[in-house]
Amino acid sequence: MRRSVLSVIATCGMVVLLSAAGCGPPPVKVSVRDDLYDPASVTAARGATVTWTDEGNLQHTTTGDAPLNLWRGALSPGSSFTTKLVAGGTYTYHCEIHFSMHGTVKVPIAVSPTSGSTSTTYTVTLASTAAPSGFRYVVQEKDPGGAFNALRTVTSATTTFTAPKAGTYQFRSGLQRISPAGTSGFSDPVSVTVS
Ligand SMILES: [Cu+2]
Repeated sequence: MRRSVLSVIATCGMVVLLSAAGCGPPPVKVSVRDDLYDPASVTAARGATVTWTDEGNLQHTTTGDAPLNLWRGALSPGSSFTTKLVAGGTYTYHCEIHFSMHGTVKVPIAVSPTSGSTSTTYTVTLASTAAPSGFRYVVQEKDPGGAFNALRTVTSATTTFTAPKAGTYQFRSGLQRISPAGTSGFSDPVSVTVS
């Protein structure tokens, strides 16, 4: 136990020295095989890197689906491609060579606190950073007994909410590019209980 903790500290220390960015969220790895992504669905924390490694004998790609086309990595046996996803959402991708190969990266959002009153300010964390230039975050909110509706579109990493009445409220968000326009799938919802 002690050894693994020290090892993590040493690794983060090196990251700090190299990038001055601190110790980031845990990286996610996907194995690319002939012909599937393993696992096909992964969850990555906001700001985490996702790395695909070609462990098969064929060439593949990891290509973010339209309309965002957020990333494109060409892979050959033994090679890797890494991208970083900062914003909550659901990101699907595919292989351009093998049409049966599909995968999903889910990036969760968070809300705090998760319960309170009508005088509580709830903070929804949408991303690890403010929106990159040309992008923004689309936030939807679901009233007690209602459906998801647009709440607001922001470029900040967080947004706040106050509840008009008691009940359970839900939030979800996605990454939107302004031009050419395109939006990711929404994140899984998070909820607050207002009493
Ligand atoms: Cu492929």
